Amino acid sequence: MGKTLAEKLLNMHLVEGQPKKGTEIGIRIDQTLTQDATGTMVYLAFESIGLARVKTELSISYVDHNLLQTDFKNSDDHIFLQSAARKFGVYFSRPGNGICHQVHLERFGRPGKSLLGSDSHTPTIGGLGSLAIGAGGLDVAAAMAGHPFYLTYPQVLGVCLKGRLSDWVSGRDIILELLRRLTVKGGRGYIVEFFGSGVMSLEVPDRATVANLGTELGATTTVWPSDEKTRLFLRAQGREGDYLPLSADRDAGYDQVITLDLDSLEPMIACPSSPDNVVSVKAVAGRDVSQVLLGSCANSSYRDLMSAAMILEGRTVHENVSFEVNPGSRQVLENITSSGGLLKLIQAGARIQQPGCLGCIGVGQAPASGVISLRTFTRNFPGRSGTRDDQVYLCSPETAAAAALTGRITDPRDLGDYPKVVVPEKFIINDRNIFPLLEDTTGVEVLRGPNIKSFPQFSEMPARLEGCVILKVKDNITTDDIMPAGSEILPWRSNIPAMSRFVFQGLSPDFARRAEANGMVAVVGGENYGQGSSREHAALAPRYLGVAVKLAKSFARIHKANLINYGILPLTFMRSDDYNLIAEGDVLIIEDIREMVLSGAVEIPVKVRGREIATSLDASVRQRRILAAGGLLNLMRQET
Ligand code: MIC
Ligand code: SF4
Repeated sequence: MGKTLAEKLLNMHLVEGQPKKGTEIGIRIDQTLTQDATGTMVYLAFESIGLARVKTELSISYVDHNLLQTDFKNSDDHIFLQSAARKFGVYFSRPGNGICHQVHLERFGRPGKSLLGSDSHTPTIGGLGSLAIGAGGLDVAAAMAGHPFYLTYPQVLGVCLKGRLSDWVSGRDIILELLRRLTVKGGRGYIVEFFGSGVMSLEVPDRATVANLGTELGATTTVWPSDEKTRLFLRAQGREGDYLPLSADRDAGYDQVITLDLDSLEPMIACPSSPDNVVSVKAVAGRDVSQVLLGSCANSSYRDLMSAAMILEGRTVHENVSFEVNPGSRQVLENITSSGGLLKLIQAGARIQQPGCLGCIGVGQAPASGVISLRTFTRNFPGRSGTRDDQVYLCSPETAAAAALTGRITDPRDLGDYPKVVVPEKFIINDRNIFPLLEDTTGVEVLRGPNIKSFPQFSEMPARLEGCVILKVKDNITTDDIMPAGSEILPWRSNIPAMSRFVFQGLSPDFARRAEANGMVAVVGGENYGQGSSREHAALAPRYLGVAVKLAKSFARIHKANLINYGILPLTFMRSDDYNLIAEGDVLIIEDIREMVLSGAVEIPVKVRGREIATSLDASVRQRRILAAGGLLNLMRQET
């Protein structure tokens, strides 16, 4: 049986372990990316490893998430990041130059290369045939230092595309349909790979949108073949030399295959408050809309913004709607300016923002209470917009523009003729806002403002654990629930003691106080615990507060890796009904835990209220050593 593209990419980079599904492997990382909100921790960790320069082929630091400078903290972070990039041989994409994934797609992503990013939507670059994976900051720092990245060899879910998309239907609708079918847990343990006759009809930006949102399926990553469309995209970026044709073997054996007929796909929309709560736009058409936001790493390419500009051309945004446009990158902004799209948007009444994440991570653009906000963003988890009772829907740029015009959720097909965007054969390219590398970095200083605190020190795992369950939560808890973001909290990302005050703020406002009052504590969760972002703060800050164990029905991939990297024991219930046997306030006791972790024990008995609950620890030998050491940094220090 032939190989899937995912297997070929993994095998090309394999440096440890065997290509055997379900086992831990180590892969070589060619490129890394960081963004500001996770980046400060990455460079602090890299600094503590003690290397003078990164060992990757290419590493780049983007500043895109928190562009709101309400006081010195955030500006200090930007200066720190720029100086660390200069010092360690990392490219620096300055604030306002664009969202990491969009800029990386345009300027650096390459078919066949592996990319590790400290952001969960790094798989966007899978749209170019790259093996692009999101991870916690410590894993990215280790990759920058030349260490392999470890992951469980995934299964491959093949999506066979047939036909071609109808007018008014675009890449976003493909992934919304997959989210409808598979849910936010459906991709866990898989790489999602596209193949079939329908692939050739899709341009790279549409492929990148789908790959980006494969993250919401919980997938390890998403990959598309690299073909003629890839070559044309790279040529338009002046990078045809980076092209490498890549595809699965004809007789590739997928672990699971689903078929999607592009011809019959219609505009889709995710309703509040989960990316998989998907219905057809028709089913919810007519609901009044108060805000429409076009942007984010999922849908802010040239095509996306130009199609909105053409839909709105000569018309006016509905009087009840605030329509805002967040370009994905400065390149997109320059190109829509040159082709007249920006003028059309401005004349229609769009509010034009700088390129960046902005409202996608709750940095401004919060909707009014109780109203509907339609966004082309990635996530509509409750309250992520910055408004507690938000009603956020996720949809394509076409559906967003239609609502901006009519003031209601509208099937864009009702607007009549589809304005087809012609993408330039060659984009205006301007790399002057990505700062080049210095040959000689002697004398370069890393500049640190007063809010940038060093990593907290953690002790190694004790012989026995005893901790009070101070919180019990349900299924699909997100890292936004665990460690919220937004304009108030993001400025503290480089200061863990301050950041920890906000842990579980929405679900349990006094969590930090109760954790500190109890010493060592535990949290109990349902399925898919920790889905969503890659932020390691969702492990690091709870660890700082004394969380020693998380016991859940199942974990999301990146969060579980982050828990281990910070020495928090991730246990799963062997019988998921046992979840019902534990209540908040119970004390969990695990005897001889250190010995069990180190000896490779899988079944871990947990005593609670006089009875024993069977739990399991699914961790590799390497991960067990990290847990026993009290975290990855401790282990690295011990080993040097
Ligand atoms: C997100 O979309 O949730 C973020 C903000 O980009 C995160 C990273 C972070 O929390 O800094 C992600 O997706 O990993
Ligand atoms: Fe930024 Fe939103 Fe993309 Fe995260 S999902 S990288 S916050 S645009």
